[in-house]
Amino acid sequence: MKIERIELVHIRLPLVGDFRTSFGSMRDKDTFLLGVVGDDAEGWAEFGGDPEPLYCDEYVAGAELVLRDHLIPRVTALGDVTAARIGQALAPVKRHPLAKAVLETAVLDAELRSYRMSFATYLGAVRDRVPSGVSVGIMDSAQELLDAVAGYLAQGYVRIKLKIEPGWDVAPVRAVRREFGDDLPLQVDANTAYSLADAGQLRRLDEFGLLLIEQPLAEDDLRGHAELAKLLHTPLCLDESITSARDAATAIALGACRVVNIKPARVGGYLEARRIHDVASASGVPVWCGGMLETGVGRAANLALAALPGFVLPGDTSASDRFFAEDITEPFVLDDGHLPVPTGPGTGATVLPDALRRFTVTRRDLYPHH
Ligand code: OSB
Ligand code: MG
Repeated sequence: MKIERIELVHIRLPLVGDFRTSFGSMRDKDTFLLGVVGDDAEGWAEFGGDPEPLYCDEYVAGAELVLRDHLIPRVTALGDVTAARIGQALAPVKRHPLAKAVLETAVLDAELRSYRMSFATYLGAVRDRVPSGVSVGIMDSAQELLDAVAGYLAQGYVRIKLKIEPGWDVAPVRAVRREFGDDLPLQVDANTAYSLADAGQLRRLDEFGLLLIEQPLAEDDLRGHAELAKLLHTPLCLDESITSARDAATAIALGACRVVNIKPARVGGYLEARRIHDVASASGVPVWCGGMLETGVGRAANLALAALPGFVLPGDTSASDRFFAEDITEPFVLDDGHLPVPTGPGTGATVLPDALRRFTVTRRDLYPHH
């Protein structure tokens, strides 16, 4: 495929409610879509990051520059561009996995649309629907949390993830267990908010039979996670720490995690995401698909990934209305606790022009760039 044009569309969608984590509170999804126009198809992808570098070190304004000045020139210089060639072309540029992911994914979408193949088929999906979990933010009171969880369970979600931080951990978990019972598949996510000195507090979570504790310690603290793992019965799962298949292999070998959260954006795209799936599966480590409050554009591709055989735990692959009253694609709707894996060409998602226009902040051409 020859790339003729690359466009960035900055979008802002209001969330149905504030989403609070240990690193901050969000009320909008503020990000950009990247559109790649090739000689016989067009592809779209969604940047996974936010305007502020609080979850990871990349952010919207920085990603635009690294794409424009360093990533896009290396990819367009290939001439005949395929998604499979992009990883190597971008390897000289250190890090920036979220920016690399949005470019590779938009190219992959265009490429697959040109031969009418779905992401699911390309990636090796073995299911046509995937179970849906939901990530529940930190709230002001236990009662507010119980009401929120009751609402999600009534909608059919099959697994609940509670965001935790020091001061909001044992009490909310105990309240949810008391109200909804020991059989509810339940896990927690600390987004790096603890230190090894908090091992005693985290050990108090052991009595609640959680599926896992996600990323309790700093992203660069694999050794700390390995030490912590020895002190806990509950399996540790890594999110922020895993940015590549090599990281995953290292973390597994060190005993730093027994489960991996795979977010394609965080690991540089769907090809590396599949490699992590393969590495984990070879070690008998279960994986699940994380989320970054994606619009339908990113959500569609995540559902294809979550349909691979090693994704044996329900992911944060929620329905569109978990975050958005109105999306920029047809919404993904929960059916018996599951979402359908898209079957159309590419991601299978089509952007609705009217909705996109209303949520667009600005548009800019990144290639050709003058
Ligand atoms: O740590 O998994 C996380 C959202 C933004 C950034 C980080 C995380 C999250 C979530 C929500 O937990 C996942 C989702 O449903 O999209
Ligand atoms: Mg997480």
